[in-house]
Amino acid sequence: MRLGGREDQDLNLLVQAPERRFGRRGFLRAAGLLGAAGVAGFAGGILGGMARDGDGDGAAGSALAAGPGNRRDERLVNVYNWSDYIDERTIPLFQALSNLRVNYDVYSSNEDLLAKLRAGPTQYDIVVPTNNLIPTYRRLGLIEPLRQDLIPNLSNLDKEFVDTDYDPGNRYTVPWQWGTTGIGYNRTRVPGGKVDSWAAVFEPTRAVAGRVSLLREVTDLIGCALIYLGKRPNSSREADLAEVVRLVRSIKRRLKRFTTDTYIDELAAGETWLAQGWSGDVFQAQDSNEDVAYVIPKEGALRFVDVMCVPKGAPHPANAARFINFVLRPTSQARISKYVSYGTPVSLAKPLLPAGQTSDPSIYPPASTKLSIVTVTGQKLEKWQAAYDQILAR
Ligand code: N2P
Repeated sequence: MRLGGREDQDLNLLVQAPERRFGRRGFLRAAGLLGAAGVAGFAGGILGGMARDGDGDGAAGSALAAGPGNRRDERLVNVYNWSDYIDERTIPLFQALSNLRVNYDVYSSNEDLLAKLRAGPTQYDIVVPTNNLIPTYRRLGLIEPLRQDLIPNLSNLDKEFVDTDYDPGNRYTVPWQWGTTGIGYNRTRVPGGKVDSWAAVFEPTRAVAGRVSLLREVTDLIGCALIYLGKRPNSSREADLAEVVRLVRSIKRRLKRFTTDTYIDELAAGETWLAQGWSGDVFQAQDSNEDVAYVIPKEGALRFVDVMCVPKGAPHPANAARFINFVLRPTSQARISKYVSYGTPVSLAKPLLPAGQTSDPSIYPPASTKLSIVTVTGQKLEKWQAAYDQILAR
């Protein structure tokens, strides 16, 4: 890499490993990466035109250079992703290397994202729904095929993320990160210092009343309650769903709330002691409070893959492909994964990750762990949604 003096330092700053213990959320806020701003770190051409960061992209080098293929002629890519799902260097680094500006905005549930996309055209070039909703996105015509010719790093993906039932061959989707839905808890506050069953959150004891949260997300709430009740995690039987509704409604008084974006802070601050949550989020809470632990309950749990897609009619589909290609670099994957503690779909990134993460069975569960992937399409989605609405209704 031929970079001298100041640029070299800038680049080093950009690629340095993130410091995990220092307020990740505070940093992202300060950098303007939370919310709609997202211009922090745009190098405005300092490094523009430099196509590689020493990652050996092969053809991706040319893919990073701006070119035709967008509907609007702008050096821009609008990314809409989950909250707390990126480190603080990936966006500035991509901006510096591609000379494209990133607007980075966040949401906190699949419902919010789907509702936004269904409401009419948006300016987003990339959205990151969960894999189980892809059949729905396809049926509703909400996403368009990817510019695969601009994503040579697709070859970095592990086979299991290519041979999928929701999008074989990655025509529409490319995984961002994956994880499990389990329980985050505070070791010092739960009886015996340990949790091993969904009972902890679905039948909380009086001692933890007001200190428990559940996910405000149809698939996770209904799917995990079904698992706890010993039903098929994919069930859409009326009787099973009625049982789920009865169970969760009966414990509502003991819950602090249904949430997807406040439980990291609440667990970290000791405001909640038990939270149904996503693996990496709980580890992010653990970064600020070492009493926090994560468990995949013995009854089994859910596994999900969040996937990058291009909304139909997006203004900058070619730039979206360039961003996706960058995210698929092993170094990008390692940087993101290390920071958010979710699983990477690119095994080539694993040697770059701390051994403590790659050998952690709660991040990379062994094949023997009972994990289900639920698919929610058509009628089933409606039934699950109806059950969920009944649970949340007053
Ligand atoms: C990241 C949330 C992960 C999304 N904060 C779960 N599908």
